[in-house]
Amino acid sequence: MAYRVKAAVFYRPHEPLAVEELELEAPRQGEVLVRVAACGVCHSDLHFMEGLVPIASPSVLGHEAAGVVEAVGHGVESVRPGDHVVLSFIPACGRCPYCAVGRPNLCTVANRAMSRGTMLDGTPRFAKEGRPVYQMGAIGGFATRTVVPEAGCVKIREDMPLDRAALLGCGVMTGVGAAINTARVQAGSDVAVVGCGGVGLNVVQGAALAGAGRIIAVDVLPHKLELARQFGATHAVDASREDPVAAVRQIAAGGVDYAFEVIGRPETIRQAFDMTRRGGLTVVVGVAPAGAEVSLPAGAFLTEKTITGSAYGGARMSVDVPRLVELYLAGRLKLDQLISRRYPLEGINDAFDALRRGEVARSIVAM
Ligand code: CND
Ligand code: ZN
Repeated sequence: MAYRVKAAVFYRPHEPLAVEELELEAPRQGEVLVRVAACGVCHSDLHFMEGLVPIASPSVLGHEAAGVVEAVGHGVESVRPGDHVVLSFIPACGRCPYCAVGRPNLCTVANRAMSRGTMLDGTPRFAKEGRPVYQMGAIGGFATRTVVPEAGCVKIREDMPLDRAALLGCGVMTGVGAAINTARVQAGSDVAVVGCGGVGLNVVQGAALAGAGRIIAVDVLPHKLELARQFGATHAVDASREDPVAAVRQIAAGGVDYAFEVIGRPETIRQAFDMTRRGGLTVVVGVAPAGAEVSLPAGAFLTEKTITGSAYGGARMSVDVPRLVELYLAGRLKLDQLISRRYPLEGINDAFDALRRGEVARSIVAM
């Protein structure tokens, strides 16, 4: 059986997404049909639309979603119709070498599906007049319904509001996870976060949850710095008015223990490295344009600094998502304040324009 769905389809860079009807195939073995409740608007999707990062086309974008299970394919055991789920854009296989050593965010099978824009078997479930339409992160969340791998479904409590749960699917997991899972920020340590958008604000709140001492927010927009203070930043640096490296080094004598880059540009990655103190850790969260390179001062290696990336906040979704839900319901994780605007699916291009102009912390498309 096939379903008719409404979805936002990416055809080529520098063009608006087309909101149109697609066919959606029923879930195959090990797959789940989900009615999407909400999907967040992340800068990674904008990178595809701006042609900075390649993606299969046509494809349904959207990788920060939550919804309700409507049907399951053969062999699905962990969820059933009616369950509320957060979707994971890295549906880890559980068996590859990365999964086996406890690094499911690096799963070989899921990352291959991600680069192809398909389900785990190499085919997508959306189609337009019989021709395949790919799905970002084995999700394709800008659609009224989608089919995802069972491993991409994380069951959550039904008293968790689904629109806020959607944010856990990328921005919150990526940001909080970068601080807690990747960097393992120590209580009392000094942190700088370069870029305080939807993901960076969550690095700020992840550092606050970990008990960091100074949390220095760096952005070029004053209202982002104001938001960062609400999320736990103790200091703010406006990089459009002063040299952010000098400013951070002055606030945290000699630099910070952990610096996070959450934009995706070689210049700001270099800034984050330069504001990291001797022996400290630089974490690159931002996704840089395809082919971009970063240069680092070779002499700095003598200072035993470490630089690493963070993919999906080092997520172990089945563990981390329920924890984040509990923190939210206990009033310790800010999600309401992240949602600056809500758009209908028809307004999705306005949502991306607002993101491009830096107007929002996060927008969600509510189906
Ligand atoms: P968003 O656009 O919301 O935030 C970017 C922020 O950076 C904005 O507040 C800007 O004002 C700010 N900014 C821009 N230029 C500068 C500058 N020169 N100095 C200081 N601040 C600046 O984007 P987002 O938060 O949705 O995403 C941020 C990055 O994270 C982006 O590259 C996205 O693709 C990436 C990401 C990575 C991962 C992962 O798994 N590593 C997952 N999702 C998104
Ligand atoms: Zn994202």
